[in-house]
Amino acid sequence: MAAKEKQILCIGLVCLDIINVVDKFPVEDTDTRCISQRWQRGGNASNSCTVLSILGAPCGFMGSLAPGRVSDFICDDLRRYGIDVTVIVHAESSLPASIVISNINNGLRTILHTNRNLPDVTAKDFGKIDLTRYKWIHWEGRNASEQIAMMEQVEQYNANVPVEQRITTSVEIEKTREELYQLFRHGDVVFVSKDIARHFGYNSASEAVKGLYSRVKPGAYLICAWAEEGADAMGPDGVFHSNAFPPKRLVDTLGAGDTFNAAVIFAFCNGKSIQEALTFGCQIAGKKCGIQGYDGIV
Ligand SMILES: Nc1ncnc2c1ncn2[C@@H]1O[C@H](COP(=O)(O)OP(=O)(O)OP(=O)(O)O)[C@@H](O)[C@H]1O
Ligand SMILES: *[C@@H]1O[C@H](CO)[C@@H](O)[C@H](O)[C@H]1NC(C)=O
Ligand SMILES: CC(=O)N[C@H]1CO[C@H](CO)[C@@H](O)[C@@H]1O
Repeated sequence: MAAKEKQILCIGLVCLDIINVVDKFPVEDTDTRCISQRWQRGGNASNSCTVLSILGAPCGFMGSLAPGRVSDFICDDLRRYGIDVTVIVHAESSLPASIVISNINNGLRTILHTNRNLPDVTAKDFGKIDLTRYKWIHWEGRNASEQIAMMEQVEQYNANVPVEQRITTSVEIEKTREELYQLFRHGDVVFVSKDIARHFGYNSASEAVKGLYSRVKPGAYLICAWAEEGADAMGPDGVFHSNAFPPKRLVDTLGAGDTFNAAVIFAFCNGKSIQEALTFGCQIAGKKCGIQGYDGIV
């Protein structure tokens, strides 16, 4: 029998999103009836797992949890999508939650987030997992020093296995926090947000990937998504672009970026080129923007 197919592992946050769908953004100090309200498992790495699972990739999630009913909801949902779960439970913490106001008239999402005390996964936690199970590991940039130590563990592992067993790494740098910029140097694929691009003074994805490329390690791909303008990438073989694939009607853009990342990783894992991966990322993310949640992207 063939060896069990290796997984794509995403490491980062899982939280509860309480999504309030409205057709008009509320005015302060008024009382508004929502069109609908739902609980959805959220968190960038956790969302990317949902998308990978729907696309048909064996995948795993690694992150921290705090015990309780919310955590039961989250674990049930991860199980429902067949996502392999490695969680570090922190009994003394509470689970992060977001209140999301999702406007179906323009697809825009407004997020109120809280994370008081849930510690991130550490390099020590990571050291306990069996790396032979994975072909790709993706980090949501959160605690750079710990995450760099994890990436170094993967580099060591890669140096000691045959080429075809090596793990490809990717990292998303989304928040404009100085500490996170060290992560550019790591990862075979680096996703950078338009927030960061703008912070560095770039006004398009193409300016951003060219301007920031010197920060990534030799041979790596740097990718920047830019909402309705699509996404650009730069690698050793040049600069690439895909237009966006806007849905007929923008319904819900929450997690569009996480969907894009997952679809790009999925395409790379299936041997696609950077151009094909960018285009596929934009296609799936565009489809996602036309529906509530993720069920229905393929
Ligand atoms: N308004 C839109 N129309 C068409 N495609 C879109 C739109 N918004 C996002 N996308 C698609 O999603 C991809 C990711 O977009 P973007 O980087 O703006 O998401 P994001 O703001 O990171 O989303 P989130 O943070 O909510 O996950 C884009 O490259 C594009 O393909
Ligand atoms: C990163 O994690 C370490 C170990 O848990 C912790 O000591 C440190 O404060 C964290 N740093 C940030 C910026 O969260
Ligand atoms: C840690 C991190 O980068 N979190 C981001 C996840 O995605 C949301 C949007 O869906 C951002 O607002 C967060 O900053």
